[in-house]
Amino acid sequence: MPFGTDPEVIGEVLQRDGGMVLTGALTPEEVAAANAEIEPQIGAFRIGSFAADVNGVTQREETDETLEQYPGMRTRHMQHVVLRSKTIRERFIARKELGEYVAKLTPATPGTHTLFASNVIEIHPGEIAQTLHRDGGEMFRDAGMENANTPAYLTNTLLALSESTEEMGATRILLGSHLWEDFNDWGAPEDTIAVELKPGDVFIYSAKVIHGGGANVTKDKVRRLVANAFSYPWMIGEEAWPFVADLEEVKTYPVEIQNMLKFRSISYMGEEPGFMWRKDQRPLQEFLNL
Ligand SMILES: O=C(O)CCC(=O)C(=O)O
Ligand SMILES: [Fe+2]
Repeated sequence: MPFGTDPEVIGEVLQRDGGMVLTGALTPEEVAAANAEIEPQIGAFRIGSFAADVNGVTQREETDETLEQYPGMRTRHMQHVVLRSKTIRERFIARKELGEYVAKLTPATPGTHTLFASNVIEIHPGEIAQTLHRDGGEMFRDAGMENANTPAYLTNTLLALSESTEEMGATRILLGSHLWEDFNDWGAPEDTIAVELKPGDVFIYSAKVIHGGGANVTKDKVRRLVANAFSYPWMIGEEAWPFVADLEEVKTYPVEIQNMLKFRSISYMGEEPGFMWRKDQRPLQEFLNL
Protein backbone atom coordinates (compact mmCIF):
# COMPACT_ATOMS: atom_id res chain seq x y z
CA MET A 1 0.00 0.00 0.00
CA PRO A 2 1.24 3.55 -0.62
CA PHE A 3 2.69 5.62 2.22
CA GLY A 4 -0.09 8.05 3.07
CA THR A 5 -2.87 5.42 3.18
CA ASP A 6 -5.42 5.93 5.97
CA PRO A 7 -3.84 4.88 9.29
CA GLU A 8 -6.98 2.85 10.17
CA VAL A 9 -6.45 0.66 7.11
CA ILE A 10 -2.72 0.32 7.78
CA GLY A 11 -3.43 -0.47 11.43
CA GLU A 12 -5.62 -3.44 10.53
CA VAL A 13 -2.97 -5.00 8.32
CA LEU A 14 -0.25 -4.36 10.91
CA GLN A 15 -2.31 -5.99 13.66
CA ARG A 16 -2.99 -9.03 11.50
CA ASP A 17 0.35 -9.61 9.74
CA GLY A 18 2.72 -7.81 12.10
CA GLY A 19 4.41 -5.97 9.24
CA MET A 20 3.83 -4.53 5.77
CA VAL A 21 5.47 -2.57 2.97
CA LEU A 22 4.50 1.05 2.41
CA THR A 23 5.57 2.21 -1.03
CA GLY A 24 6.90 5.64 -1.93
CA ALA A 25 7.63 6.99 1.57
CA LEU A 26 10.40 9.05 -0.03
CA THR A 27 10.34 10.41 -3.58
CA PRO A 28 13.25 9.56 -5.91
CA GLU A 29 14.61 13.10 -5.30
CA GLU A 30 14.47 12.58 -1.53
CA VAL A 31 16.22 9.20 -1.84
CA ALA A 32 18.98 10.88 -3.86
CA ALA A 33 19.26 13.68 -1.29
CA ALA A 34 19.44 11.22 1.63
CA ASN A 35 22.14 9.18 -0.12
CA ALA A 36 24.11 12.36 -0.86
CA GLU A 37 23.98 13.26 2.85
CA ILE A 38 25.03 9.77 3.95
CA GLU A 39 27.70 9.07 1.35
CA PRO A 40 30.46 11.39 2.70
CA GLN A 41 29.97 10.09 6.26
CA ILE A 42 29.58 6.34 5.89
CA GLY A 43 33.16 5.63 4.84
CA ALA A 44 34.26 6.24 8.44
CA PHE A 45 32.30 3.16 9.58
CA ARG A 46 34.00 -0.13 8.97
CA ILE A 47 32.34 -3.21 7.55
CA GLY A 48 32.17 -6.05 10.04
CA SER A 49 30.61 -7.47 13.18
CA PHE A 50 31.19 -6.05 16.64
CA ALA A 51 31.52 -9.68 17.76
CA ALA A 52 35.13 -9.35 16.61
CA ASP A 53 35.76 -6.68 19.27
CA VAL A 54 33.76 -8.02 22.19
CA ASN A 55 35.02 -11.32 23.61
CA GLY A 56 31.92 -11.95 25.69
CA VAL A 57 29.65 -12.00 22.67
CA THR A 58 30.96 -15.13 21.04
CA GLN A 59 32.20 -16.84 24.26
CA ARG A 60 35.31 -18.20 22.55
CA GLU A 61 38.67 -17.22 21.15
CA GLU A 62 38.02 -16.07 17.61
CA THR A 63 40.26 -16.34 14.60
CA ASP A 64 39.66 -14.78 11.21
CA GLU A 65 38.29 -18.14 10.02
CA THR A 66 35.80 -18.66 12.84
CA LEU A 67 34.58 -15.09 12.59
CA GLU A 68 33.80 -15.68 8.93
CA GLN A 69 30.93 -17.91 10.08
CA TYR A 70 29.09 -15.08 11.82
CA PRO A 71 26.48 -13.02 10.10
CA GLY A 72 27.58 -9.41 10.16
CA MET A 73 31.12 -9.69 8.88
CA ARG A 74 30.03 -8.10 5.58
CA THR A 75 27.49 -5.70 7.05
CA ARG A 76 28.09 -2.02 7.74
CA HIS A 77 26.19 -0.02 10.35
CA MET A 78 26.18 3.75 10.69
CA GLN A 79 24.40 5.05 13.80
CA HIS A 80 22.63 8.37 14.47
CA VAL A 81 21.13 8.81 11.02
CA VAL A 82 18.57 11.21 12.50
CA LEU A 83 21.43 13.61 13.28
CA ARG A 84 23.24 12.99 9.98
CA SER A 85 20.51 13.28 7.34
CA LYS A 86 18.15 16.25 7.24
CA THR A 87 16.12 14.54 4.55
CA ILE A 88 15.48 11.42 6.60
CA ARG A 89 14.89 13.49 9.73
CA GLU A 90 12.35 15.87 8.19
CA ARG A 91 10.90 13.95 5.26
CA PHE A 92 10.55 10.62 7.05
CA ILE A 93 11.02 10.43 10.84
CA ALA A 94 9.07 13.63 11.59
CA ARG A 95 6.22 12.79 9.21
CA LYS A 96 2.79 12.87 10.85
CA GLU A 97 1.60 9.78 8.98
CA LEU A 98 4.59 7.76 10.19
CA GLY A 99 3.78 8.60 13.82
CA GLU A 100 0.19 7.54 13.22
CA TYR A 101 1.25 4.19 11.74
CA VAL A 102 3.73 3.52 14.55
CA ALA A 103 1.02 4.28 17.11
CA LYS A 104 -1.08 1.45 15.67
CA LEU A 105 1.48 -1.03 16.97
CA THR A 106 3.05 0.92 19.86
CA PRO A 107 0.29 3.08 21.36
CA ALA A 108 1.31 6.70 22.07
CA THR A 109 0.56 10.17 20.77
CA PRO A 110 2.02 10.33 17.23
CA GLY A 111 5.17 12.44 17.18
CA THR A 112 6.16 11.66 20.78
CA HIS A 113 7.58 8.14 20.52
CA THR A 114 11.17 7.57 21.61
CA LEU A 115 13.51 7.11 18.68
CA PHE A 116 15.02 3.87 19.97
CA ALA A 117 17.67 3.58 17.24
CA SER A 118 18.45 5.19 13.88
CA ASN A 119 20.97 3.23 11.78
CA VAL A 120 22.02 2.61 8.22
CA ILE A 121 22.32 -1.14 7.61
CA GLU A 122 24.28 -2.03 4.50
CA ILE A 123 24.48 -5.68 3.53
CA HIS A 124 27.46 -6.22 1.25
CA PRO A 125 28.10 -9.00 -1.31
CA GLY A 126 28.99 -12.33 0.30
CA GLU A 127 27.14 -11.66 3.59
CA ILE A 128 25.29 -14.66 5.01
CA ALA A 129 21.74 -14.56 6.39
CA GLN A 130 21.21 -13.15 9.89
CA THR A 131 19.92 -15.44 12.61
CA LEU A 132 16.14 -15.11 12.80
CA HIS A 133 15.18 -13.04 15.82
CA ARG A 134 12.75 -10.66 17.48
CA ASP A 135 14.24 -7.19 18.12
CA GLY A 136 14.96 -6.45 21.77
CA GLY A 137 13.97 -10.00 22.75
CA GLU A 138 15.70 -10.62 26.10
CA MET A 139 15.15 -7.12 27.46
CA PHE A 140 11.40 -7.24 27.03
CA ARG A 141 11.10 -10.90 27.91
CA ASP A 142 12.37 -10.09 31.41
CA ALA A 143 9.66 -7.43 31.66
CA GLY A 144 6.99 -9.98 30.72
CA MET A 145 6.23 -8.12 27.49
CA GLU A 146 7.49 -10.61 24.96
CA ASN A 147 4.35 -12.54 24.11
CA ALA A 148 1.38 -12.24 21.77
CA ASN A 149 -0.82 -10.42 24.28
CA THR A 150 1.01 -7.11 24.66
CA PRO A 151 1.33 -4.22 22.17
CA ALA A 152 4.62 -4.01 20.32
CA TYR A 153 7.23 -2.53 22.70
CA LEU A 154 9.14 -1.56 19.56
CA THR A 155 7.97 -0.75 16.07
CA ASN A 156 10.74 -0.81 13.51
CA THR A 157 10.87 0.77 10.06
CA LEU A 158 13.31 -0.25 7.33
CA LEU A 159 13.53 2.49 4.72
CA ALA A 160 15.18 1.52 1.43
CA LEU A 161 17.88 3.83 0.03
CA SER A 162 18.88 1.24 -2.58
CA GLU A 163 16.94 -1.56 -4.14
CA SER A 164 16.52 -4.46 -1.74
CA THR A 165 15.97 -7.66 -3.68
CA GLU A 166 16.08 -11.22 -2.37
CA GLU A 167 19.54 -11.70 -3.96
CA MET A 168 20.83 -8.52 -2.30
CA GLY A 169 19.81 -9.65 1.18
CA ALA A 170 16.26 -8.33 1.54
CA THR A 171 14.93 -8.72 5.09
CA ARG A 172 13.28 -12.13 5.63
CA ILE A 173 10.22 -12.43 7.84
CA LEU A 174 7.72 -14.89 9.26
CA LEU A 175 4.41 -13.10 8.80
CA GLY A 176 2.06 -13.45 11.76
CA SER A 177 4.75 -14.68 14.16
CA HIS A 178 3.96 -11.75 16.51
CA LEU A 179 0.79 -13.72 17.39
CA TRP A 180 2.37 -17.12 17.98
CA GLU A 181 1.50 -18.82 21.21
CA ASP A 182 5.03 -20.05 21.81
CA PHE A 183 7.64 -17.29 21.74
CA ASN A 184 10.37 -19.89 22.24
CA ASP A 185 9.64 -21.08 18.72
CA TRP A 186 11.99 -19.22 16.35
CA GLY A 187 10.60 -20.67 13.15
CA ALA A 188 12.53 -22.02 10.19
CA PRO A 189 14.43 -20.05 7.54
CA GLU A 190 12.60 -21.97 4.76
CA ASP A 191 9.27 -20.60 5.97
CA THR A 192 10.36 -16.97 5.72
CA ILE A 193 9.55 -14.66 2.85
CA ALA A 194 11.81 -11.92 1.47
CA VAL A 195 10.54 -8.34 1.83
CA GLU A 196 11.70 -6.78 -1.42
CA LEU A 197 11.81 -2.98 -1.51
CA LYS A 198 12.38 -0.33 -4.12
CA PRO A 199 14.27 2.84 -3.15
CA GLY A 200 11.92 5.00 -1.08
CA ASP A 201 9.75 2.10 0.13
CA VAL A 202 9.58 1.28 3.82
CA PHE A 203 8.88 -1.96 5.65
CA ILE A 204 7.17 -1.28 8.98
CA TYR A 205 6.88 -4.11 11.50
CA SER A 206 6.34 -5.08 15.10
CA ALA A 207 9.62 -6.08 16.74
CA LYS A 208 7.76 -9.24 17.77
CA VAL A 209 7.68 -10.48 14.19
CA ILE A 210 10.47 -12.99 13.60
CA HIS A 211 12.83 -11.63 10.97
CA GLY A 212 16.44 -11.22 9.89
CA GLY A 213 18.54 -9.68 7.13
CA GLY A 214 18.99 -12.05 4.17
CA ALA A 215 22.14 -13.32 2.43
CA ASN A 216 23.63 -11.09 -0.26
CA VAL A 217 24.52 -13.52 -3.05
CA THR A 218 25.27 -10.84 -5.63
CA LYS A 219 28.80 -10.07 -6.79
CA ASP A 220 28.69 -6.33 -6.47
CA LYS A 221 25.36 -4.95 -5.21
CA VAL A 222 25.19 -3.30 -1.80
CA ARG A 223 21.80 -3.27 -0.07
CA ARG A 224 21.30 -0.05 1.94
CA LEU A 225 18.38 0.38 4.36
CA VAL A 226 17.86 2.84 7.21
CA ALA A 227 16.38 1.28 10.35
CA ASN A 228 14.49 3.74 12.56
CA ALA A 229 12.92 2.00 15.56
CA PHE A 230 10.31 3.60 17.82
CA SER A 231 9.21 2.77 21.36
CA TYR A 232 7.02 4.25 24.07
CA PRO A 233 7.76 7.91 24.87
CA TRP A 234 9.03 6.96 28.35
CA MET A 235 11.33 4.17 27.17
CA ILE A 236 15.10 4.59 27.13
CA GLY A 237 16.60 3.73 23.74
CA GLU A 238 19.91 2.48 22.39
CA GLU A 239 21.32 5.95 21.90
CA ALA A 240 21.94 8.56 24.64
CA TRP A 241 20.48 11.36 22.52
CA PRO A 242 20.55 14.22 25.07
CA PHE A 243 24.29 13.65 25.55
CA VAL A 244 25.30 13.04 21.95
CA ALA A 245 23.11 15.49 20.03
CA ASP A 246 24.08 19.16 19.91
CA LEU A 247 21.53 21.35 21.69
CA GLU A 248 21.88 24.32 19.35
CA GLU A 249 21.34 22.08 16.37
CA VAL A 250 18.41 20.30 18.00
CA LYS A 251 16.78 23.73 18.43
CA THR A 252 16.48 23.84 14.62
CA TYR A 253 14.75 20.43 14.44
CA PRO A 254 10.98 19.87 14.19
CA VAL A 255 9.20 19.59 17.55
CA GLU A 256 8.44 15.91 16.87
CA ILE A 257 12.15 15.15 16.57
CA GLN A 258 12.87 17.12 19.77
CA ASN A 259 10.31 14.88 21.47
CA MET A 260 11.76 11.71 20.01
CA LEU A 261 15.28 12.64 21.14
CA LYS A 262 14.03 13.52 24.67
CA PHE A 263 14.79 17.24 24.54
CA ARG A 264 11.24 17.94 25.74
CA SER A 265 9.25 16.75 28.72
CA ILE A 266 7.66 13.38 28.17
CA SER A 267 3.92 12.87 27.93
CA TYR A 268 2.53 9.53 29.07
CA MET A 269 -1.20 10.10 28.57
CA GLY A 270 -1.31 12.78 25.90
CA GLU A 271 -0.87 15.68 28.35
CA GLU A 272 0.94 18.71 26.92
CA PRO A 273 3.47 19.69 28.11
CA GLY A 274 4.45 16.24 29.27
CA PHE A 275 4.52 15.65 33.01
CA MET A 276 7.71 13.56 33.13
CA TRP A 277 11.36 14.46 32.49
CA ARG A 278 11.21 17.96 34.02
CA LYS A 279 13.35 20.61 35.69
CA ASP A 280 12.07 21.99 38.99
CA GLN A 281 8.56 20.92 38.01
CA ARG A 282 8.77 23.00 34.85
CA PRO A 283 8.83 21.55 31.30
CA LEU A 284 12.32 20.72 30.08
CA GLN A 285 11.75 22.72 26.88
CA GLU A 286 11.52 25.93 28.95
CA PHE A 287 14.80 25.16 30.69
CA LEU A 288 16.49 24.41 27.35
CA ASN A 289 14.95 27.42 25.62
CA LEU A 290 13.50 25.38 22.80
O1 LIG B 1 19.03 -5.54 7.83
C1 LIG B 1 17.97 -6.15 7.89
O2 LIG B 1 17.36 -6.54 6.88
C2 LIG B 1 17.34 -6.45 9.20
C3 LIG B 1 18.22 -6.03 10.33
C4 LIG B 1 17.75 -6.53 11.64
O3 LIG B 1 16.80 -7.23 11.76
C5 LIG B 1 18.47 -6.12 12.84
O4 LIG B 1 19.58 -5.57 12.73
O5 LIG B 1 17.93 -6.33 13.94
FE1 LIG C 1 16.11 -7.20 13.76
